[in-house]
Amino acid sequence: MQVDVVTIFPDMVRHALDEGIIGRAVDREVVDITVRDLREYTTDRHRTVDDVPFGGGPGMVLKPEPLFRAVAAIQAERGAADAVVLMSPQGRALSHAEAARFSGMQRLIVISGRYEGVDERVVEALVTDEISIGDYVLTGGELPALVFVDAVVRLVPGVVGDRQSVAEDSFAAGVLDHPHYTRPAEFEGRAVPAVLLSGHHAEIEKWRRRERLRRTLERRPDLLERAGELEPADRAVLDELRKQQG
Ligand code: 9D3
Repeated sequence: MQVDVVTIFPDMVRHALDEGIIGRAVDREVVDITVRDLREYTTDRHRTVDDVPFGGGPGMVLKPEPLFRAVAAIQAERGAADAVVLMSPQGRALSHAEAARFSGMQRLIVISGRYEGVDERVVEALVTDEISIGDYVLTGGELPALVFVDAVVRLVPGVVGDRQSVAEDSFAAGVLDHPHYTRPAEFEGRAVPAVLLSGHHAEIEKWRRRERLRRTLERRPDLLERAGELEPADRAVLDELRKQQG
């Protein structure tokens, strides 16, 4: 997979992607991520990327020309992109299913907006998907672009070392995780649940399954609307927990 991120804060994006699992995947050449400075695609002496909105109002708008030049240059270099994604508060909310869809693509261009918005002709002519990361207001699209790239790239085969954990997360995208403990077995008077020290793997799995469902029912009942997709053993536990909870 090849990802090009277009931003006016390239250092911020580059430094975040240099670290951790994503940075290692780039080093190992499992994925190719290139961060591009939008100002490099301006042609005026002041390298202008924004201008006042037609019709008046607060803030500035990203001008179309640099973004058109950036996307054209990237596609001339790389070939046609499978998607041109604009990070935008007006976009569809990112979800695991959406991340999985993008993770199957070969070439992605991600545009991170700033200011009050991006000239609508960019959206009409270039953008294939407008994506938001949730219903809260940030100061720009760089953190959303990083969230998007992280969520998508970790699903590319070979990026995360432990394939089982990726598979479990995909399966568990509709269910919260169980609690985790490590040593010591007792800390400040708080004991680790005895079953986890028992060495009885079937019992441990049963306990974890129950805790996942109990937490989901308590904290995120909305996720269980797709409970029809649960395996029968999970559905039985869920029914029992619901009776207890009343
Ligand atoms: C008053 C209109 N505002 C739109 C909701 C203006 C505005 C606020 C914040 C325009 C851009 C931004 C910067 N945010 C993003 O670019 C952004 C974002 C976000 O703020 N929250 C969640 N997802 C995203 S994706 C891009």
